[in-house]
Amino acid sequence: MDYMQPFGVDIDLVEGVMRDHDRVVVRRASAMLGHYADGAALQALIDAGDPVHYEVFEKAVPAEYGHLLFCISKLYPGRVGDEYFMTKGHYHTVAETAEVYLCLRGKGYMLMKTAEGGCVPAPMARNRLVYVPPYWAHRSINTGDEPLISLCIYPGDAGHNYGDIEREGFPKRVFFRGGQEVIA
Ligand code: S6P
Ligand code: ZN
Repeated sequence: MDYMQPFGVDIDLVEGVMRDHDRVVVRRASAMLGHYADGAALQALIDAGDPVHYEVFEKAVPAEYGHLLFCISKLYPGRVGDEYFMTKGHYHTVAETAEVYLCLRGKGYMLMKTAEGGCVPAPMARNRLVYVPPYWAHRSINTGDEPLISLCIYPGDAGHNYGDIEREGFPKRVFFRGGQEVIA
């Protein structure tokens, strides 16, 4: 048997980074076209320097059945118009695969939806774990003033299906209105 060697990684909980990562996915405001309610506010943000929205630190684990992929997701604080910064969101390509998100720092929501219209905003806060069951699309939303940092773990063969959620959109959004968080 050609065994894969076990390994460990160092995670900086304050900075929200995986120190010895193999890959970083960086999504700037320009990667978020079509996702926010206020497209003009997003364009203004892109024109003003296209800031980083979020970073995902990963190890090069084989994306295959039997393995567990894991990452540190670091979603910066901010708003597009009055809507809080969020990730694109996706279903898994293998739709019957679940995921866990352990929040390490910050606050916000894991917004989840099904193809039939179910929608659940699960609060995220330090030390809280959210279980994303099979078939639920999921997106993180940062409602705090520091990065929302989570450890994500999901099956190796799960994959990302962005197309369906881009067509459907999420039925709820999270805004800062009248001095408070509003889910509408
Ligand atoms: C993968 C897992 C996370 C997200 C990451 C970025 O299944 O849910 O690693 O990929 O939080 O979000 P997105 O929607 O841009 O892939
Ligand atoms: Zn996922």
